[in-house]
Amino acid sequence: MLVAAGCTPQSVTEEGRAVYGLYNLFLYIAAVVFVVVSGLVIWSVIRYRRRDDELPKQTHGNNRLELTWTLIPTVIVLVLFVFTMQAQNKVLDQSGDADVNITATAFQWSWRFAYEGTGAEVVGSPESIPEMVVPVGQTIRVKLLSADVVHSFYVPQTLFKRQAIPGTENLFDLTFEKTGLFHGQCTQFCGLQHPDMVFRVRVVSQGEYQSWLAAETRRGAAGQPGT
Ligand SMILES: [Cu+2]
Repeated sequence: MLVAAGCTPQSVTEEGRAVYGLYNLFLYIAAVVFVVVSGLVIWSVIRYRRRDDELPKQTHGNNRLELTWTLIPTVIVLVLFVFTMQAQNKVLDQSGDADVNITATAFQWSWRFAYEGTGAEVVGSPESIPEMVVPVGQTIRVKLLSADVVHSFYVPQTLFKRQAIPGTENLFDLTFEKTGLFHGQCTQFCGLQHPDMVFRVRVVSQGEYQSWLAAETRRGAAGQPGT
């Protein structure tokens, strides 16, 4: 369990940190439950192993015991529920203004990233992987759409995934805390070329972002296709 949990990526966004904390809370509680339950099972196997033909003392109906094993899981689930709600509210909080607004459209079989208020847009294809370029430390508000069937926007290192549903707008914020290139993938089977629906998020400094945006906007104004 601990080795598998080691595969959880560290979050690269502010929002993802809340999810990361939640993952850890689930892991710690699950670890305690695992140790207690398997400890008791092993203890029973040894303590009540067959030594003669006599059965050990049999107990039928014990209200205190039944109440205990009903209450403990109920309390655990309630605690996890409250912490999950808190983390979810933090991840989905959109009270502040966004610095960059991007409309991400999923289609069979790639992605289109349009930068609101500018002419810049990035359109991918199965042969050319699109890159969503964003500035570090700024709030990126993504409006997620689908042009045809249900897709899913997933960047593992943000610990966040959202479906792109035809006729529905899904809004979410991503605030990247460090620069780098992060892999993204459609995670909803959407047709034969579903595995080609990869994309990348390139997080750059504010200055690099401004010059990239200016170049893309010029390209758009000149009627040339986006990169
Ligand atoms: Cu897809």
